[in-house]
Amino acid sequence: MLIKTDQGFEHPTPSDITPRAVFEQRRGLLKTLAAGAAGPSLALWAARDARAQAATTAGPGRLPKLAAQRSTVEGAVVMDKLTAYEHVTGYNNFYEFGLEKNDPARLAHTLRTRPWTVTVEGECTKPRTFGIEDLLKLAPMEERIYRLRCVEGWSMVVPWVGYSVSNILRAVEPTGKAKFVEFITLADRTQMPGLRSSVLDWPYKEGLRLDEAMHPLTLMAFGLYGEVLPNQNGAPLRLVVPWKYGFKSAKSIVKIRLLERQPRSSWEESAASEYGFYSNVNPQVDHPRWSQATERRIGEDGVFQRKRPTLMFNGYEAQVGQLYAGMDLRKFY
Ligand SMILES: Nc1nc2c(c(=O)[nH]1)N[C@H]1C(S)=C(S)[C@@H](COP(=O)(O)O)O[C@H]1N2
Ligand SMILES: [Mo]
Repeated sequence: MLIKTDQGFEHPTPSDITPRAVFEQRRGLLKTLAAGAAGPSLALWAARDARAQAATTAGPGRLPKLAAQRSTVEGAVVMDKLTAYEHVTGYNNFYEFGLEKNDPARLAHTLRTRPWTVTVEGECTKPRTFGIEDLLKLAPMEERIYRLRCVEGWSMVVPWVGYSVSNILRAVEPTGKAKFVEFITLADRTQMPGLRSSVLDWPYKEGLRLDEAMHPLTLMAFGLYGEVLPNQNGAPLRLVVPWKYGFKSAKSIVKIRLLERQPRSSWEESAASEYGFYSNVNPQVDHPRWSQATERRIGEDGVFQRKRPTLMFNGYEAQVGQLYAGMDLRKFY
């Protein structure tokens, strides 16, 4: 079922992302109602429906499950049709494992995700090194369905499992001097064949303003499709910043630093005129070498594929637009 929105194109309604079991139950209920025999079963059905909302989007069962409740954060569950698991895990950018889209799925099996620690340091009163097991327990896991748009002009819709990065930052108590957050990812030549190439200055680094990092939509993801992250998607934990171009969403994080000054990301270091610090999805600001006005949704390929207009802040303007009030977004691209 498709509905028109004020952006002038179609979004699936919630029933499109409702798993078959729930959908059939609902149909069953309608039949029961039609037969005039609903009565007390209605409450029972509602309870079952609520439970079914958790971890609705199961992966293929190849990896350990990661249980989660549907997120209640505003904007955290988009109603777009999900990108198939095979595309989410088979078409990746993870330069530590090569530059081709299918390299990470082929090569990331050498990544060792245990033991794993994340050091959080810098401008905070309680710097700390977390073991991955501590981080898995730090806050309740939520399922969030986000659009992710790569600066290259393609997009996906992914059911992530994780919680707001703010939970981690609050735990170390940022000082009044902290204005930025830097995310540093693993760089180990013995595990990552892509490090032989010098396309980027390793380790891969990304940065956010503190208020961006503290925004409830800024996600630390530990899983997708109800299972732990496959290595190629940034196991055991990666950032997801849904209103920014995909490269902001650093994979396989080992260090988080709270800083007074704005850090430089690996992408800025490699091509500052193409990849600015902010990197907000903005259809009006072209990449120097191509337009950002439209995008291609992975899995919709084909002769009749419809070009999708790229949305301001990737569709999250209502939630995050305020963070950039008064800023010239052409200057701060
Ligand atoms: N460590 C690391 N993180 C990274 C990248 C990378 O090359 N290395 N690529 C980025 C880019 S360009 C994109 S589009 C997203 C892709 O995430 P996905 O493969 O899970 O869709 O990861 C981002 N995070
Ligand atoms: Mo990207």
